[in-house]
Amino acid sequence: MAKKQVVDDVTMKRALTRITYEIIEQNKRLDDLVLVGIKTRGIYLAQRIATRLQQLEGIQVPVGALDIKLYRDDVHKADHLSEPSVSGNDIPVDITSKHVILVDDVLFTGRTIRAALDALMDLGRPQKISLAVLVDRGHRELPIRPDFVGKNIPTSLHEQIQVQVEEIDGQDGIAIMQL
Ligand code: 3GP
Ligand code: 5GP
Ligand code: MG
Repeated sequence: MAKKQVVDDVTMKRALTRITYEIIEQNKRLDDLVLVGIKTRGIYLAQRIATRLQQLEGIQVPVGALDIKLYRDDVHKADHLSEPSVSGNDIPVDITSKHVILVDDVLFTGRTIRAALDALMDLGRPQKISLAVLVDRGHRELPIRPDFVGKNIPTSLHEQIQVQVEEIDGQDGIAIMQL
C-alpha cells in the first residue's frame, strides 16, 4: 500500500493552534464552551485544543468524548452500507445552553457527525454546536460542513487518510494511503 506524507508534525501542531485562534476569534464568550472529541483520535485533538485555550486565554474548557461505531464489523472500509451510531459517551458537564464544539480527525461522508448530533440532542439542548476537523477529505453525503478545518485534502475513494497523533502513534502527521 503506497503511503505519502502530506503534513508533518510541526505543520499539524500549527494547524491545531490556528484552529484554536479561530475559535477564540469567532466566539465572544469562551466560558460556555465544551469540546467533545469523537473517539479515538478526535479525543486527543480536542484535548490539544483545550490545552492551547488554557495557554492562550487562561481558561479551562471541559473535554468530553463520544464513541461512534459502525453497525458492521468492516469499519476500515469506506463502504456506504454501514451506518454509524453512538455506542457510548463520557461528557463531564451538562451541555444545555453550552456551545459544544465537536472535534474529529477526518470528515468524510458526514454520517458520523450526524450520529454525534443526534446523541448530543439526546443529552441536552446546546445553545450552539460547531464542528472542528483536522482533515476534510470531501465526499459529503449529508448537508454537514465544518466550521474549523486543519487541512482540506481532496481524496479519491481509492485513498484513505492516515492521521497520527503523538499520544497513540508516537508522532504527529497526516499521510495519504492508496488502497
Ligand atoms: P480513529 O478512531 O482514531 O478516528 O474508525 C476506526 C479507525 O479507522 C479510525 O481511527 C480511522 O482512523 C480509521 N479509518 C480509516 N478509514 C476509515 C473510514 O473510511 N471509515 C472509518 N469509520 N474509519 C476509518
Ligand atoms: P464519515 O462518517 O464522515 O464518513 O467519516 C468520518 C469518520 O470516519 C471519522 O471519525 C474518521 O475517523 C473516519 N474516517 C473516514 N474516512 C477516513 C479516512 O480516510 N481516514 C481516517 N483516518 N479516518 C477516516
Ligand atoms: Mg475519527
